[in-house]
Amino acid sequence: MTETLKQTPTPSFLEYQGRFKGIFAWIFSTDHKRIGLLYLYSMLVFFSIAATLGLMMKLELIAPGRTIMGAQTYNSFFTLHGITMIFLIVVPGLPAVFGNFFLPILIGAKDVAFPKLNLFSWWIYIVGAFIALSSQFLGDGPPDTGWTFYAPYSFKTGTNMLPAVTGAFVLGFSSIATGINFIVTIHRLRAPGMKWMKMPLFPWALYGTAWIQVLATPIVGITLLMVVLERTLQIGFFDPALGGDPILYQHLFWIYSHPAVYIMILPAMGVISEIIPTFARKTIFGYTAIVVSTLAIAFVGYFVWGHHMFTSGMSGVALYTFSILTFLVAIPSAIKIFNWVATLHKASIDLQTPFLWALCFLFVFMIGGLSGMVLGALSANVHLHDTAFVVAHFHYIVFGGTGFAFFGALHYWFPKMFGRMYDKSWANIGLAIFFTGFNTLYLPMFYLGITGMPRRYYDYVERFHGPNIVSSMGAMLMISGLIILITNLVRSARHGAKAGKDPWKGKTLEWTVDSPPSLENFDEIPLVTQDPYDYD
Ligand code: HEM
Ligand SMILES: [Cu+2]
Repeated sequence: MTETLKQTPTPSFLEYQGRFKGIFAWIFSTDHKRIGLLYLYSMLVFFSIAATLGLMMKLELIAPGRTIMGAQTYNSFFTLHGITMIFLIVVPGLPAVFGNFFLPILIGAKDVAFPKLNLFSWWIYIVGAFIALSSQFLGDGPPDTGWTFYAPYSFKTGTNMLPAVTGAFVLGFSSIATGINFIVTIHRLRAPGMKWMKMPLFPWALYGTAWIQVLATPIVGITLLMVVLERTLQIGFFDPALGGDPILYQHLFWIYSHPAVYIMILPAMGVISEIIPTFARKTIFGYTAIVVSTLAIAFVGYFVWGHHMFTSGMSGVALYTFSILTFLVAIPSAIKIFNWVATLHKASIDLQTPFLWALCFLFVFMIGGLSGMVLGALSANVHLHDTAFVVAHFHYIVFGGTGFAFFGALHYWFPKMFGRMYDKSWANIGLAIFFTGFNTLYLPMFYLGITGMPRRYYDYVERFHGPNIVSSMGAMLMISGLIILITNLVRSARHGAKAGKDPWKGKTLEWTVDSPPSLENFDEIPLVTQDPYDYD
């Protein structure tokens, strides 16, 4: 260790000694890479909690009747599971961890535009998380509304709603601050020669995402504030007894929360667009089409929120319009799938772990997307709304999409982040178990939903028993896979073999700097002359 220290002229960001020591050198660091890792570690903790809750729900559902918990506990479990997974993991997820770490490097910059604001975002994230989680321990019992906080129940329930809603409100500021930071960084800090159309696709995805973060998040902020006011002062925004309109809540909530699913998925698509050309050893097919479809998704995503409310009461015209627009928004996603697959055509593929993650992503994301089409059709929606089918659909999209891309990104960029390589066999074994478990867990839920099993119930009638046993076994298998993957990475971060600058022979700028990068990434700001995926 000391040997290498002496040889390296500039210490890596991991070794760099600043003003503070120990943990303070991390929680007060304005280095974008350390902040990315702070988010990564916080998210791993939150993810372990939320995944455990998910596993416990599946154990409850292994047999009809009460197995390990009662109805109210189940209600609070799916609420906390949903809040944590959505607001603490998949919404901030990829931008906060990999965007922070790699956006500046990918565009040839030394840091983001506002490093202090960046650190502040992490602090607000932690404060928001603690406020939200405190709802579990304070007076009136854990919230039981689901992560959607639907009115009128959210101001009628006797449980601890205020901290949960306030926590989500505070978290919004973190998202907005990160969005502003990334927009300015991309506009102002690209290296000389890096024209917009020479920018890699992950920064493009972060750019589209950042605009949604900045423009859509304030809406949910105001909406949650209205819930707080309604609960404390009985204003009458949403309560019919006070002349309010509960459907208004749903509109306001989904005007944010549908674009928010694109906050979750666009960066995932960006990650896949980085991994595929690297291992196909080919320039990406249809770079411009991918850029345009990214921006199109970010834009059209604002106009489809009504598909969450097909059964809530809307005019016929509104129903048809939202249904048609939902089908339209599938086109840009399909364009990307086409481009990724076309990139693989006649490629000499290097089957490394990150590439296997990308392939698994394609598989599950297609199932998620196609089941979304089923839900977007009005008549099918009436039947499937609020059933296990919906739960299967969004786990295929958010977990299968964002979650798989997250783990794919972790296996792709790990050698760069920690300067060490993980054990590839264990990584592949973990992935195989995880992937098998994932499908065993969620595929039966499509069937359960079609045959009528409602979501958000701790109990069910006997005829749903068989598929539920399979699904719960799948959950256990999947969690075992996750434990293997994460253990492998944690061990390798300390003990893995040293990784060189460019273990995958990638062409984007992060592969030109040290692994792990030095404090300022580049000794000299690079002059960009090539296209990002210049393999041919
Ligand atoms: C880690 C393993 C996971 C398991 C075992 C699991 C399992 C479950 C179960 C059993 C439910 C309740 C279904 C119901 O009764 O309605 C649920 C709901 C939910 N899950 Fe997961 N899940 C997991 C991971 C994830 C991930 C990674 C995400 C986000 C990307 C996620 C997001 C959600 C959301 C948003 C809900 C809805 C909560 C609500 O209805 O309010 N889950 N999950
Ligand atoms: Cu939606």
